[in-house]
Amino acid sequence: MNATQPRLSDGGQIVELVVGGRPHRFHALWLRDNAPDEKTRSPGNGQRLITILDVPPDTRVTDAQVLDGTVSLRFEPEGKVVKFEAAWLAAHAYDRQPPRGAGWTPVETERWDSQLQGKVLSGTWQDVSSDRAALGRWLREVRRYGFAVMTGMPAESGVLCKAAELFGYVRETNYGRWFDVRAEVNPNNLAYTNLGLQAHTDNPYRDPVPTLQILACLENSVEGGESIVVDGFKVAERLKSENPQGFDLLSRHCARFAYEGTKGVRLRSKRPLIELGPDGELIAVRFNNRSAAAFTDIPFDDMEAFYAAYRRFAELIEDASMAVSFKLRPGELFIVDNTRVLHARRSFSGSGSRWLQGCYADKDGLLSTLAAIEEEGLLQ
Ligand code: NM2
Ligand code: OGA
Ligand code: ZN
Repeated sequence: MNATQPRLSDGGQIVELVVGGRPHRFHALWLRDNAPDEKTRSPGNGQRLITILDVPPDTRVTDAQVLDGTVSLRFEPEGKVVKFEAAWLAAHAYDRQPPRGAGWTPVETERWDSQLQGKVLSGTWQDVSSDRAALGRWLREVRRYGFAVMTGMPAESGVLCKAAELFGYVRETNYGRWFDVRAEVNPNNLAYTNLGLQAHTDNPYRDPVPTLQILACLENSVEGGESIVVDGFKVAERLKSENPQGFDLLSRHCARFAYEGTKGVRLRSKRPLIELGPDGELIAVRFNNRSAAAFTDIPFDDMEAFYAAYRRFAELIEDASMAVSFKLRPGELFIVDNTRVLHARRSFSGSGSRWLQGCYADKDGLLSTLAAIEEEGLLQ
């Protein structure tokens, strides 16, 4: 990639470069901090060897040359010459980023509603576990939709952990490394009954929440017991478009959640129902009627409007136009991004048997494995 000759301004504190076909300004401090030379970054593992305190506060660029896609910069007062790839600078340019409103999501994700029904990509265990490209395609679905199905698993106890191990690690909790989901006498959680479960994210009373959940089916011959998934990010988008004030209330105030159903376990959290990052990125939704605790962090004057927004959020979650439903058969599982996609089940009746197993895992491992597969060039 080519770059035209750089321009220095502000006494060398700013460097203007045309990279990737567009002019971009970079700060000398930023460039110095991101220098790729072997005294700044370990060539072996890419980790930074210096700290911000090693970067002189009066850092400036006194000379800049572009040759064959390489930008050479001389930094003073260190008297250090560093070479940057123009392509790297183009990929990491930060000048003139368009403003984004509250609730935006990255381009790799795609929000969906009931129209996704019938189009959900499901991988087969055989492909996904034996072919790295097939694994990459399956993980991409999870990144895009926050949801995917896998079929063709052995209907054996514990195999769901193998699905997690394809890309990362099981997250063990007080429910165990994995847990059986079936109707029990004296259940310590309403999931262990034959009741219907309103669409929810799991374990919002944990902080951090498990960011992935896998539910696998061993038996499901009951009447009812269907699964439903809903894209919480799509619901948040709909809420914002019809009621921006309500969206604001749910994202600016914390709800509370608790699980206290087992002796010795007192899990409590204080987090918003719609979580935004400082730049307005939609980070997570939390929603679980069974474990919502008393909300005590909303100003008195906002509580009524908060409840109206909470109700509307729930109505949208329950709206049939948002739901994708299916009935798991033995040997099938689904995975959800538990910070985004809510899952529900319909109640089921006494005849026949229903036995699911669930486990938690985390998205960082999944996204890491996917990025590595992409870097290997196995997808496209
Ligand atoms: N179980 C199935 O978050 C929840 O409490 C939902 C979780 C008990 C691990 C159920
Ligand atoms: C759960 C749950 C759904 C089901 O265990 O977290 O939501 O289909 N179960 O039993
Ligand atoms: Zn659940």
